Amino acid sequence: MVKLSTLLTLTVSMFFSAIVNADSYLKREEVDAYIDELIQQHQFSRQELEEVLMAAERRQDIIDLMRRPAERRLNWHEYSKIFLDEQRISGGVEFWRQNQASLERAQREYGVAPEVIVAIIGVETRYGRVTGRHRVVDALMTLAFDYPPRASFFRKELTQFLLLAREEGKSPLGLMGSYAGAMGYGQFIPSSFRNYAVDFDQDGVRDIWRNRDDAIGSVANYFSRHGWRGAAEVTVPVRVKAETEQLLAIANESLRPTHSVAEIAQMGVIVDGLDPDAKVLLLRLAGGEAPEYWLGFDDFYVITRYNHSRLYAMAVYQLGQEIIKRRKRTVG
Ligand SMILES: [Ca+2]
Repeated sequence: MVKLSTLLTLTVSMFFSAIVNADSYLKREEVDAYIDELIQQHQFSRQELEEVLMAAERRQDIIDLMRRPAERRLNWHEYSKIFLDEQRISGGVEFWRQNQASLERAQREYGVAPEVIVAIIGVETRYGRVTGRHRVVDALMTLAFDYPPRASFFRKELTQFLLLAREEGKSPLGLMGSYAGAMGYGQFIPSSFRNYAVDFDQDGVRDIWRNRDDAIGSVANYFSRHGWRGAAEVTVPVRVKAETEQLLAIANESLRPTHSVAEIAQMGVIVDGLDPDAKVLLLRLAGGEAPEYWLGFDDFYVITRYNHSRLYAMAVYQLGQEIIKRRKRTVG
């Protein structure tokens, strides 16, 4: 039974938290401390920071979305239907056709194949159609100060965001992005923008929001800097002789390829034609009827540097392959 006093305390605290929310973030001690830190470390003026952060709104819907990302909510069978749909495949063929010169130059300069870049932009934003409906400052303030599990990560991203806006001459209140503060065609979080965005068309600005050349070059640079090899194998489907405990124990254990193909073969995976010394990880994904097994190579791991999820990396890989197949049919 709930005591009346507990109910009262609850009601009163809800009342006060509502007031604090309506009153903006500036009333909070940890926000004050954060502002002091920004002034000291990055020479912002108190006035400009307060103007921006005062305008930020706490967004409960963003916290809810953060708690339930698709990568954790869905299995492969469900997830793949979202990202390997007809619209995304035909959209990829079209995006490739429209940006062929830029994609080919990115391949020459960064060693990243067009289908990888196209698939990333397709999975992230449907080729720039869905780049996020949240003000980045709201998303990052909410996650930095009202989402304890990742507060320290998002405080750093918030700082990166404020630096980015200053460097690029943008108003921090005008930039839109995802609920996690990711922006533009390739959904770069602020630290990725500062570290990996490039001015690929050399017009003097890094514009990942509207400029497709910059978006393409930036995704390619991101992959290159994270060790993309462009090897023949990214991931390959395999069959297993039996689902042994040993096999189940190493399936989905890590995003890094840590076992040699030879080791995996000894555990009962059929690995015809693969280099026995190559390092791989074993994936076990929920298929429509039976589980699917795949081996992931070094470049599979690199895709997970974009989004730390095996489902994500598999969707990017398979979308790229579907786009290639469709292109062959339509382009000839
Ligand atoms: Ca540019």
